[in-house]
Amino acid sequence: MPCGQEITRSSRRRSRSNSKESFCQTNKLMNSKALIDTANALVAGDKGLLAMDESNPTCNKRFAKLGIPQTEVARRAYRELIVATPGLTESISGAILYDETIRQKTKDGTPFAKVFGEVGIIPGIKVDTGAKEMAGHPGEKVTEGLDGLRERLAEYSKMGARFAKWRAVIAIGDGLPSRGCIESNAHALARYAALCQEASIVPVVEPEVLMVGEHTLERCLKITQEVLRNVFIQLNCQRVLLEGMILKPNMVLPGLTCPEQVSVDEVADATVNCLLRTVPAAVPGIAFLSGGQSAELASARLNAMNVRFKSRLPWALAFSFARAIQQPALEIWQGKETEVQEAQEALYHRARCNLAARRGEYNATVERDGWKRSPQGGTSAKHLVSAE
Ligand code: 5MM
Repeated sequence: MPCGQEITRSSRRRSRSNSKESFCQTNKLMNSKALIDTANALVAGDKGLLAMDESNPTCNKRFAKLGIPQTEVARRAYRELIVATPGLTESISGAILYDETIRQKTKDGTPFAKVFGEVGIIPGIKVDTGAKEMAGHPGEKVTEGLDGLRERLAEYSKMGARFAKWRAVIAIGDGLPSRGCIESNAHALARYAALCQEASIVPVVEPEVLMVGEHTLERCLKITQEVLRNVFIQLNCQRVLLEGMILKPNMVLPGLTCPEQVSVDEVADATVNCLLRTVPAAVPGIAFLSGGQSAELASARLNAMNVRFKSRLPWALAFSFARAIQQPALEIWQGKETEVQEAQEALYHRARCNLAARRGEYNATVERDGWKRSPQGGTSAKHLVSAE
């Protein structure tokens, strides 16, 4: 073969592979930009996330306690109550749905994800399939759901989901957590996060150190630090774009049955110190889970963190509560159509309290009377006080 022909062929091959490379790079840049924009939007405007992604067993358990029927019909009605709450968008940037919920519709046939999207609340989806007993590790769990995740993410994306959530649970106890449990959960969280980003979906990474137990604040601090360090090592190994994710950790707290309970400020200090030591500044936001704290305490502790530290933190400190936003509304509703409006007002109120907490403006008066209405606020909730 003449030499010139070979050169022409190889330069054509080179130019084809160069343009493929630049196509991939452009795609990667667009994907990164979309991830960063969504992650920033989730913590913008001092808003936070509403976690309404309880699996059916968890939702049924909460319904059972209040005598609400544990049926698909009741779960749909409850989720519609949430989706249709007037003014929620003032304080909520995104809502995490569950597989059943993202497929459900309002009475007039509009998918819940679409209703949220139309009012400016970004729809998200829980994609783990639950924390399961971990082999060889009595008392510990590892979260599953990686099999088929790429395909599920593609389906959820078509349904409108722009972010996702995966929760790992770490128990503190005698000799717990084990290294095996921390590393397996951190690894799974990172592989989930990488798959999400490939699909242009922002991963909410939720390693939860549980409150159950007698452990002290100091022990929770030590374990939470160890867990978060491992999580970020794994996220880096899996090439997760830190600017395009949200961290959803526990607050640093003494165990529920620890005899030494501590003040709101002590929780704020321990939590922020823990995060400063472990979470890279590239992460745009940290949205706490409530983990079984009362609604008021969760707001007060988030408020204290923002009062004491907000001006010198690299990331936003926000909320991604389930029980601490929903529980009062659920207790009012109790499955009764007549209570829907009052339950919605309670939900709206909790969301507003947490918006105030992000601004360091939450206090007993806000808790009692409600928080000033934003100038554009479009709600008719009766408990609001005027801006003056
Ligand atoms: C820790 O749970 C998450 C935050 O909720 P809280 O603020 O109530 O602690 C929550 O998003 C949780 O992951 C979902 O409700 C799903 O839980 P299940 O147990 O149903 O998988």
